[in-house]
Amino acid sequence: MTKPLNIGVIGCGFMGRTHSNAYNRVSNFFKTEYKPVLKAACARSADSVKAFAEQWGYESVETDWRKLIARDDIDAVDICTPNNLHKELAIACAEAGKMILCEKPLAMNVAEGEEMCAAVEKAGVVNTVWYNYRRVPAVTLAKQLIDEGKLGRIFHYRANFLQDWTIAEDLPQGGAALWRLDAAAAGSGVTGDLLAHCIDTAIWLNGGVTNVNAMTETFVKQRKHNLTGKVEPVGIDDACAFMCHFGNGSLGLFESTRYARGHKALYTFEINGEHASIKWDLHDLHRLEYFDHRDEGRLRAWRSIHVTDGDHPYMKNWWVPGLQIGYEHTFVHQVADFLAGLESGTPVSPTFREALETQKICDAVLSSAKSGQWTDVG
Ligand code: SOE
Repeated sequence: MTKPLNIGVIGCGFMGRTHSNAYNRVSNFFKTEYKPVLKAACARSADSVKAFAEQWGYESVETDWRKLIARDDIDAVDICTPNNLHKELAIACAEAGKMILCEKPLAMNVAEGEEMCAAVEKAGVVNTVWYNYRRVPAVTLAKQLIDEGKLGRIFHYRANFLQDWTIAEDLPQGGAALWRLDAAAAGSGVTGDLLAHCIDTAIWLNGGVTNVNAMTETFVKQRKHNLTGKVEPVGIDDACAFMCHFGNGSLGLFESTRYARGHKALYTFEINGEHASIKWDLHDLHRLEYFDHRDEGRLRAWRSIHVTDGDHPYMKNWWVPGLQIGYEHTFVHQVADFLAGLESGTPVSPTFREALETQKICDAVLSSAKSGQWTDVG
């Protein structure tokens, strides 16, 4: 017998859509004891939340998040708002005893993240942060291969997340879809938005980072602000690159920008080990490139593994071998893992506490870019 898990989502933008899609599909493909029920959607605008609820199948709507959190018929709250609301909402959810699924990054900064961790741990509520790229089957396969020791000692970790959507100088900042350009709502630019993904994957695959040396740039210094109507200084980093040391002795190189003309969401990483290397590219997300020096010399080459077979992570739940899946399925996997965690009583990774590690590295990166110095990760 399945048990209902009543979901209340706060925020009905891009992430509200990806998560709602995942709740709707998960029980069709994964056998879980708990089944998400789309109980309520919440956003400030009554018209848009009503349209969102109709489109995705939510039973009811709220325009005040306090009311949603206070409802007895909500078990888990999904926070899909801009980053500046994560802390207040998560603490209120914890105090109300709700489970929390919070969109990444955890918070605006480490201090906020610490408060959020303390609140969920005090209340003992189940919590997780949506770092969906861990759950691309090819990325999960990379994790398996590394944990099995196939790469041997790791020397290098390289990652990029490149976009080009903010190059136009007349693109405003603030409000609706453009809050990511507004430092007051986002906390940072590409560091919290894009590098946070790269960092989460990196520390999951390759362990913790000890120190960083970073540079950032804001190419367009002022933009019209949609909420005030005035031209205001831009406070976010448009581009960020950093190098780092991992605790295992390997060297890291990370770059992210929204000014790489021609790239829409080019998230790539490469890991070089003593015996083998791995490469992955979000634009070809169902493939994992693998090179193993131990192969017979005449046949030694990069293999392109089509990660679609039944023994590949998550894939037995989908179609038949050879048929691939895509971006939205990573969110379905996260919900499936979350539900399985509820069933087994095991916290689903990354918890708030684990996501705080990414936040610490982001803060160290921004601080290093300011000081121009190598900076330890707190
Ligand atoms: C921004 O463009 C964005 O949508 C991020 O906010 C997401 O986290 C990333 O996965 C894709 O790019």
